[in-house]
Amino acid sequence: MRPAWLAQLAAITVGVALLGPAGAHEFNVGDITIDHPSSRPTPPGAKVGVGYVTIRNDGAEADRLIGGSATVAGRFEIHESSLEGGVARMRRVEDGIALEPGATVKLASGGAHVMLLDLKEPIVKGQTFDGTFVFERAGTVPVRFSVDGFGAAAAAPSHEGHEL
Ligand SMILES: [Cu+2]
Repeated sequence: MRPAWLAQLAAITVGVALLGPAGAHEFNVGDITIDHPSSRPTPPGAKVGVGYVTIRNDGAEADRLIGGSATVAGRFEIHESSLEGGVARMRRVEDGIALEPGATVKLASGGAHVMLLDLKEPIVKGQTFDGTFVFERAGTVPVRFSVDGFGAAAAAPSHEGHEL
């Protein structure tokens, strides 16, 4: 006879699997919610990928996103896009991104984003990969990135001319 805990474990596993790569998913640590970490497909041979996420701080204390990691990439950087004289530029954010109490911060196309550098393998639509986000206060949080397709509103930022 199967012990009850085994049946419970099976039920939990099914619940997680149902979320699927395309579904919304979120990760929590303390008062920080990490909503739908995602990436975009890369062409074969590409060395650079991108990461997007929405992070909410429901706590009374400010925190700061200072880094992270991804299994598919040798390096993880936080970048900011800006328009300078009509030209889109990206630069690395050295001191991270502030998460004030009550704030929701969106890392998305055209703004701050995660840059995945030294890609070890192509990032493939429909797949997932593991990673972490590192916060000044909340510490290191394991997450899973889903690889979404390109929507009209989420066109790939051009990373050509990017200073790596
Ligand atoms: Cu970038």
